[in-house]
Amino acid sequence: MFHLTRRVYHDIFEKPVGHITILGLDSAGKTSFLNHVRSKFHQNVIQPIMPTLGQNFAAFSYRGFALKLWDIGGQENFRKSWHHYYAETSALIYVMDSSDTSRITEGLSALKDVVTAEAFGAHVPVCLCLNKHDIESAMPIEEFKETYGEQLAVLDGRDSTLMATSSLWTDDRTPESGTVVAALNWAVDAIKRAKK
Ligand SMILES: Nc1nc2c(ncn2[C@@H]2O[C@H](COP(=O)(O)OP(=O)(O)O)[C@@H](O)[C@H]2O)c(=O)[nH]1
Ligand SMILES: [Mg+2]
Repeated sequence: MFHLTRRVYHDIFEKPVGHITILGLDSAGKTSFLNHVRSKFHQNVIQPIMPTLGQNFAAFSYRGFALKLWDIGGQENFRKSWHHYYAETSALIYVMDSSDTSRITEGLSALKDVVTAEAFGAHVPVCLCLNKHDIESAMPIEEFKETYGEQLAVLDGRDSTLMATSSLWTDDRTPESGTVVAALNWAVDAIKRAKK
């Protein structure tokens, strides 16, 4: 019991905290992302998920960090509250539905609002997920870069990456990349780089 208490204490208070904020338009797949990660690391959970209106939260220890993940609602009225999370964000995971090309411009415009906001740190790393890549009509990553290169320039000057992801893919299916855990790992590596 004592050991357990000590471990929980260590996880919460002694590990460096990584705040990972998950943003993106409504229906991009943010909550599915968080739920996938939560089910994968449920044994490491140090605080239970708290479903509240417009936001979900998970905290667990992972790769030397006490990670705190926030998934904030993407509907227009919730987007107005995104800025409350900027100052604390250690890394941003920005989720886009790559199968819904009708909303990519809107998604990139909302991303621009985030990364150009004064409260959003100039060196906060950004992982841009072209999500729902399991869907056949999803826009391939190269086509995305070619088509939206100009809007992507908004990420110049900070640590960033573009990944094709799917919440449906498990590590077994795509060992190297593509799972949301690969996106999480990139974010953790980027937080480590930023701390150096
Ligand atoms: N095919 C597919 N569907 C997904 C994926 N991620 C989310 N969805 C579906 O897209 C819808 C919106 O997902 P949700 O996680 O609620 O989006 P949120 O509004 O950004 O939190 C739901 O019907 C999900 O099942 C994905 O990677 N692939
Ligand atoms: Mg959601």
